[in-house]
Amino acid sequence: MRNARNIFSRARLEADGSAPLYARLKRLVSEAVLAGEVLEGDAIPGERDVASMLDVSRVTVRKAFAELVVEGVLTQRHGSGTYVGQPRKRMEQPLSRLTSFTEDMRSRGLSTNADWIDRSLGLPSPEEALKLALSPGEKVCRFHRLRRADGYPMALEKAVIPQSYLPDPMAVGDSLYNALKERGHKPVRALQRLHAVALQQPEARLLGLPTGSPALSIERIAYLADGSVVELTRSQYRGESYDFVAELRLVGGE
Ligand code: 16G
Repeated sequence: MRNARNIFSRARLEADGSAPLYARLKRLVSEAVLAGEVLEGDAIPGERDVASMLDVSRVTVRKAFAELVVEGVLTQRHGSGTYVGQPRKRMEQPLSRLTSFTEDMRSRGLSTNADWIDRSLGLPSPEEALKLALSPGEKVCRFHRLRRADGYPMALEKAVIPQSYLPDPMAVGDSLYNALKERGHKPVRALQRLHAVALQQPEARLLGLPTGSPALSIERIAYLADGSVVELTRSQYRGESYDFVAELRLVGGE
C-alpha cells in the first residue's frame, strides 16, 4: 500500500489563494484524488504529520479530514488511520421521468439534506418574468441550495417559483416538490436543457471541487396540468457523478 505523503506541500496550499486553510487543504486532497495522484486505499499520514508538513494547526487538519470523510473522499478505520476512499459510483438518471431530487435519492436508499444559500421573496429578472409568464409586479420565491446525498455534495440548484404558487418561501422544508404538492401545484411535465460547463471558482468551492472541474448545467422549466409554468430551475450537477440516460425509439416504424 502506498503512502500519500507527497501530496502535502505547503507550496500547493499557498497556491490556492484566500480560502480558509481547512478548505484549501480539502481541495488539495480532492484534487490529488481526481488527478489520480493517490488511489483508493493509499494511506494518508496522521493529523500531526500533516499539520507539521504544512505548518498548519492540527485543528485545521482535523476539520478538513472530517469533512472529506463525510464526503467519502477519505475513510477512517478505527485505530488504524485514514485512507483514500472508494471512488463514488456514477448515478444513472433517466431523462424521461419527472422526479424531485429528494424522491430520486430516496429511491436509491440515500438520505438527502441541503445547505440553504438563499431562500427569499423578490422581484423576477426580466428573463425570469418572461420564462415564467408572470404578470407585471408579480413576485417570485427563490431557493438556492447545495444538494447533498448521504452528506456528499451533488448539485447546486437555483429554483424560482411564482409567489402565486408558494406564498411563503420559508414554508419550504426539505423538498420543494413536496411543498408544491401540498398546495396542489405539483408539476406534471417539464422541459430540460443540458449542457457541459467548467465550474467557476464559487460554484466549484461549494461543490468541493477544483475550479474548472466539469459539470452539467441543467435548466428545467416545469408545468402544471393546465399548461402554466410553475418552476424555473438552473442547476449544476457534478460531472463525474451523473449519467443522464435517455431511451430512444424508432420514429416512423421502418
Ligand atoms: C430536481 C430538479 C429540480 C427540482 C428539484 C426538486 C433536476 C435537474 N432538477 O433536482 O428542478 O426543483 O428536483 O427537488 O432534476 P426537491 O423536491 O427535493 O426540493
